[in-house]
Amino acid sequence: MTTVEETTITRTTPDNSVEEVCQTWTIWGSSCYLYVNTSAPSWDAAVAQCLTYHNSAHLVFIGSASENDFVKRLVGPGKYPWIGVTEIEGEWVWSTQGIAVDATLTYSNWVSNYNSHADQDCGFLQTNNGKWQSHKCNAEDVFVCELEQ
Ligand SMILES: [Ca+2]
Ligand SMILES: [Ca+2]
Repeated sequence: MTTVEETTITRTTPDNSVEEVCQTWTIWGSSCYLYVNTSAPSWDAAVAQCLTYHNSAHLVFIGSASENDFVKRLVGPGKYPWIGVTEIEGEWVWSTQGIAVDATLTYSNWVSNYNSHADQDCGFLQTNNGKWQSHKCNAEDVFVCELEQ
């Protein structure tokens, strides 16, 4: 059990409206999404990059099997994008900017051994099977941003 390190996020957010951002992203349900197919150097860096697109954008929060399936298809097979789930003080939560936005994982799709490594506190999606797995937060990875409309 570890506490996620606090990071200072540099805001370079343009003043684009949600509508302007979503025009170039993929709309699904009440959100729009961007798959970033270039690795960020860490989970926190991926959070920060989402914020550069809009100050309400965050790593994707997956709340249902249908949203999980949408994200899987958006990214395509054989990828391991970061999602917005992280372990804070022993609890897995949807989090952005160091704040637990939703402490209840009403839906989850973890592999069975996801919680077996104390130093793996950030979650990613395995797009081959839709399962979530944990990884060291300072690992490079592609990622998916979400912005609620
Ligand atoms: Ca969502
Ligand atoms: Ca852990």
